[in-house]
Amino acid sequence: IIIENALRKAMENEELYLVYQPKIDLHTREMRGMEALLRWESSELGTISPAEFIPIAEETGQIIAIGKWVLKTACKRNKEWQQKGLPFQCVSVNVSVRQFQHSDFVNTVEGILHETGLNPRFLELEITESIMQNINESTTVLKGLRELGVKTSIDDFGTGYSSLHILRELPIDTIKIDKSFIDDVADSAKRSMVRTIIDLGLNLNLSVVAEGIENEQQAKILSRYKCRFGQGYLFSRPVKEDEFEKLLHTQS
Ligand code: G
Ligand code: G
Ligand code: MN
Ligand code: NA
Repeated sequence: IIIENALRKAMENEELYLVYQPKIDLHTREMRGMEALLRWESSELGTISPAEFIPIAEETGQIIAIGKWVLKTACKRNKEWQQKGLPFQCVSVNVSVRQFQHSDFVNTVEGILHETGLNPRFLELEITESIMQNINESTTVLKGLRELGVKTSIDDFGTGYSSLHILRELPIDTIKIDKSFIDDVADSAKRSMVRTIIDLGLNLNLSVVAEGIENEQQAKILSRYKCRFGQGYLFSRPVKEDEFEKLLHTQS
C-alpha cells in the first residue's frame, strides 16, 4: 500500500525516468540498439528498483499507465535523437504481461508510434515467457504487432517452463538469453547449454542477444559461438539520457 500510494504520486511528480543500455554487435563492437529501463527516485522512499515496484504495479493495475508512459517516452526520445542527426538505433522496451494482455495494447502501441512519429522498425518490445499462459491471445497480439512493423523479443529466455513451446508457436523476432546462462559461459562444463540455445535461435532465423555480459572472456566465447549481439556492464551500464546521447555521438 505504501508503494502503491507513492507510485501514484510518482507519475504526477515526474519521479520516474528512463535509462538506456546499448546493445552491441559482438563482432564489430558497434552499437546495434538500446534497451530502455525504468527508474524511480521516490521523494518519500528513495531509490526503488523496478524489480520491486513493477510486480506491485502489475497487481494494482498501475502498470497500464506506467507502461504507456515508458513506451511513449522511449519512442519520443528515440525520434528526437534521430531528428538530431544521431545514428538510428532500435529501442527495446520492456512490457509486462498484464500490459501485453490488456485488450487495448496493439492500439496503444499504434497510437504512440503515430503520435511520436517514430518509424515502427525502430521499436522492439521485450516480453517474457509468462505470456504463454494465454497462448491464443498472445498469438493474436504478436501478429498485430508484426503487422504494425514492430519487433518482438523474448526476454530472460530459457528461464521459463515453455521456452521451446514459445519458439514453436509464436511469431517473434529475437531471443535474449538470460544472464544466468551467460554467467555459466566461463565454465567449460556448463557452456554447452548456451551454445545450444544460440544454435537453436540461429536455426530459427531469430536474432540472438546475450544479456549480462560482464567480462571479455564471456564476450569472446559468445562471439565464437556466433551469438551476434550482447548487452552488459562490460560495454556499458544503463545510463541517463544525456550520457546515452554522448554514447550515440561516438557512433556517428
Ligand atoms: O534495470 P533493472 O535490472 O533494475 O531491472 C529489473 C527488472 O525490471 C528487469 O526484470 C527488467 O526487465 C524490469 N524492468 C525494467 N524497466 C522496465 C519497464 O519499463 N517495464 C517493465 N515491465 N519492466 C521493466
Ligand atoms: O529482465 P531484463 O533483462 O529486462 O533486465 C535487465 C536488467 O539487467 C536491468 O536491470 C539491467 O540494469 C541489468 N543488467 C544489465 N547488464 C548487466 C550486467 O552486465 N550485469 C548485471 N548484473 N546486471 C545487468
Ligand atoms: Mn529486458
Ligand atoms: Na532479462
